[in-house]
Amino acid sequence: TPRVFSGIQPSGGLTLGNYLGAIKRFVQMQEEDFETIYCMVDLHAITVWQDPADLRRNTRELAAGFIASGISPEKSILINQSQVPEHAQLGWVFSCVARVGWMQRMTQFKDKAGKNTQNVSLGLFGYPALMAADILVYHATHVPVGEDQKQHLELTRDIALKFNHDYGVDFFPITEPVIEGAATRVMSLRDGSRKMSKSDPSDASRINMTDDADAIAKKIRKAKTDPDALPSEAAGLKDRPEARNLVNIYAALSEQSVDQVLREVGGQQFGAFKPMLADLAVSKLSPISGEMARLMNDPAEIDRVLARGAEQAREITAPILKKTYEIIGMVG
Ligand code: AQP
Repeated sequence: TPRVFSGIQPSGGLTLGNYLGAIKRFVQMQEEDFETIYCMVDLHAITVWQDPADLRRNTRELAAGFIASGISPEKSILINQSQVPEHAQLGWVFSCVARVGWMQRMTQFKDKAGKNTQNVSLGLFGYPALMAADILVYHATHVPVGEDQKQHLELTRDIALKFNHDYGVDFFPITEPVIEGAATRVMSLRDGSRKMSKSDPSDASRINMTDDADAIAKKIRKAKTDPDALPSEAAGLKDRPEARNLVNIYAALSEQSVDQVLREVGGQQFGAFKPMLADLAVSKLSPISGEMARLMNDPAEIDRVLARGAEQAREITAPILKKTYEIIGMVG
């Protein structure tokens, strides 16, 4: 069976962007004909400073978010990255395969480092090499992600190809990104040109999975829009990034295409559409946040799930790392 791997950073609380761009697809793939492995990537999170107490809490809360969204530890392997040491070990090998020039082209690095490229962590720069290891240490073939991860997945393919070429083997598979759905790139509610992000300083820019009904309704009511009515087909959303974002969110939450949504709401003003969107978001998200809160009452149970996941994962990763070391010529 083809194998799926994907991860999310415990660098803050889950957002609607993570849910629609990633987790919703994770759940679908779990129900399809795939072996699925989902990961809290805590080693990635520390590429920027994380307060230790926050990191611990965010990791458990992320695990609760996965489970509450429908990822079953019986059907998927659910892990925390640092508990499966082969990720970091293969990450080092890939740091020696990848080239500095490849990393310098990564737009996420440029966005996160800004003008401050000399004073960010070395880990932030090398992030995509560890990400390639996360995937390839399972020989995963399919990686469901949001649009923003496309470039990193191309780099994962480049690393696999270069390793295979340099050592004259056909060992690491070429992975396929799975970027599908109406909301592969959810934008900030305050600025239609920026992606919705856990680390945006403005809480009003995002819907958190733990927001209550009032907070969700208020953020949607205040979301930036333009003064025009909604168009009756998708082409009419061109050059209207904020309008397009809200319609995309509606489409993804209601599992319709954008055109189907616009057939229903075309011609309406935002004053009418926003309350519909808020009701829909609350009806989809509040069962998840309720379940997350319940799971967070028993952190020891979450830790047990992650410990079991790590054991299952290592049955896959240990032999792949061992074989990698043999190919490279390491004695042991
Ligand atoms: N706005 C988004 N729309 C669609 N998909 C998104 N993803 C993130 N934001 C959006 C997808 O969620 C998965 C996990 O992302 P991540 O936590 O590893 O890192 P990120 O992409 O950097 O997410 P954030 O929320 O923006 O975190 P910070 O602020 O810490 O950088 C990925 O599949 C991603 O595509």
